[in-house]
Amino acid sequence: MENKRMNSLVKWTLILFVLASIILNIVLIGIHSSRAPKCSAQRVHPLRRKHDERSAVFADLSREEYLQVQQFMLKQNNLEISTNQISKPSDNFLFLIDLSVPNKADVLAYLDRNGAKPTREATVVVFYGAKGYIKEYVVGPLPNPTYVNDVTMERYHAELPISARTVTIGEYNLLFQFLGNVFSKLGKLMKESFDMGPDKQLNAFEQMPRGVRTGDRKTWISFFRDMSGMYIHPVGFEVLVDHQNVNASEWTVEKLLYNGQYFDSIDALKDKYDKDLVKKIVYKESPDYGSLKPRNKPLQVGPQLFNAEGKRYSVSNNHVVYMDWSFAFGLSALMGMRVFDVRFNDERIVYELSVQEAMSVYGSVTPGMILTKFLDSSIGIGRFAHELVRGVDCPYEASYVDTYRYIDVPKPVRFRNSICIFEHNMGQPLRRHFSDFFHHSYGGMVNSALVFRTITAIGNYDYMWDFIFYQSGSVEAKVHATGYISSSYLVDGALRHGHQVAEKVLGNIHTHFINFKVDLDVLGVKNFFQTKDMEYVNVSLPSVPDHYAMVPQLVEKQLKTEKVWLPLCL
Ligand SMILES: *[C@@H]1O[C@H](CO)[C@@H](O)[C@H](O)[C@H]1NC(C)=O
Ligand SMILES: *[C@@H]1O[C@H](CO)[C@@H](O)[C@H](O)[C@H]1NC(C)=O
Ligand SMILES: [Cu+2]
Repeated sequence: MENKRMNSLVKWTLILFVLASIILNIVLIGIHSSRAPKCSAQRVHPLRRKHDERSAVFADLSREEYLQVQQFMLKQNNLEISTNQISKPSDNFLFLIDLSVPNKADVLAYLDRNGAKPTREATVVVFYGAKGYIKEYVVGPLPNPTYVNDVTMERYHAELPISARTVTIGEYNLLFQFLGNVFSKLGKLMKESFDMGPDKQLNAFEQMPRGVRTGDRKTWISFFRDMSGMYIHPVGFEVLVDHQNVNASEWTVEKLLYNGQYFDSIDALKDKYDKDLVKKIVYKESPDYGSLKPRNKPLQVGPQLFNAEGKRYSVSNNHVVYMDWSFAFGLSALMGMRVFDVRFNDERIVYELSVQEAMSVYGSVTPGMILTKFLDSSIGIGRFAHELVRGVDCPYEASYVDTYRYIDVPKPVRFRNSICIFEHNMGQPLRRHFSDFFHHSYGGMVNSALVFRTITAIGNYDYMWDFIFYQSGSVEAKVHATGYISSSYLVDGALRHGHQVAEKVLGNIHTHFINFKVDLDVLGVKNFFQTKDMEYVNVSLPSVPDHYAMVPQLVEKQLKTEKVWLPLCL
């Protein structure tokens, strides 16, 4: 009897236990599956920093502000300015409107000492083709401008001749017409060498600088097949165009290069070609090796970024907060992306970090690239910050910001999603240590950092610019180049200046120089920049008589500067 009761008690206890365990499992699975992120979630924890609307002093001009400045400039009767995008070089053309970045002292007074808000102003550049010079103005105060000040002398300490301007859409339009005339004069050669006809054109790619003396405006233009990746399809034809005169009817062809041979005029080339006195190029179809199409279909989607507990950063207007970081940002149409008032733990460590210049220097035997030095800011770097593709240029889940620009256009243009911001696992721990000796212990930290990115496609190159904010309090400025190499037609002696990349194509030897500006403000504005080099010294060993060792030691150099321009060679 007693035994039977015991048995049923055990039975019931077991049943209860199993039931409780099943219920507990269901509850736990429920809790965990609801916590397992399906896609980037809502923010779970509050942000550590607040947005600061005073960062608006660094903000690029809005569409409305560009229009206010444009209208104000057009109202200046004595200036006779045009906003027509295909205005002629002989017109007065409103080329650029951009933020005039306020004075640092004024901004610091405003941010740190409750000073007055700096006046919002725009920089305006006008190409006075009719008058023969370039002027730079400051227009303000926005939003209702009342003054336009000529700052050319103040900023450049010289008058700027019109020949120093960059080539505008309007001038390119005329240059292409001019080249069209060159082609039509060489009809037979163009057909036989390049299979050119009414429906088949060549593409032009120009070289810089445009001459060797101040005031020169002579450009070597190289021609490429009209194919995807034209930059690696040179045809072996280059012309030197003198386009210094603002009257396009006065432009001339100074020299031509055809299949490695020089000619002084179109007629000279035509004449010698017709008389079979030149080494001819016979047209041959070229394989489509420069295509952007993927060669293989990807089999599966790769790993994706997702924010398990929502984004740990926030973007409001031109201000970003991320963990202990905060900064303001902008994009100069000429120089490129920049951040200001970079703070870590609410303390400013960088006043400005900005892209300044991207230069590429080439070697070649052919004139197109024999002296080529592209100084990209002379064309504009930031103006080429185009839309970023989700999931390729930046992670799908990144935050995307639109920018507005006014450069060589009739009205402000919006560039959708041209800046992206995301937090990203950097693929290695920020720090870790496994202690094998004495204390068995491990300590490690995940390295996820915030990336601020634009990509500027300047002709053949695409520069990917990143400012990266690490949780250790360090900032990295990084650039990566992709796109196409620049190339030239393979002629005798060319291989000294590069590598052959296709049948008649030389990838020219070159170097990139990238400049960033870093204005570090650690514990105030008076900072030193110190470099430490290493050198070897001959040291006698303390315990071994007559024995010496070369021991590295530090050599310090202190530069008394508050701003530093850091060149970077790739
Ligand atoms: C431009 O040059 C052509 C050819 O020399 C000349 O006939 C014409 O008058 C010029 N135009 C202007 C506006 O000076
Ligand atoms: C270091 O100094 C000793 C003593 O002057 C000399 O004999 C030796 O050659 C030196 N070593 C080197 C690598 O210069
Ligand atoms: Cu390169």
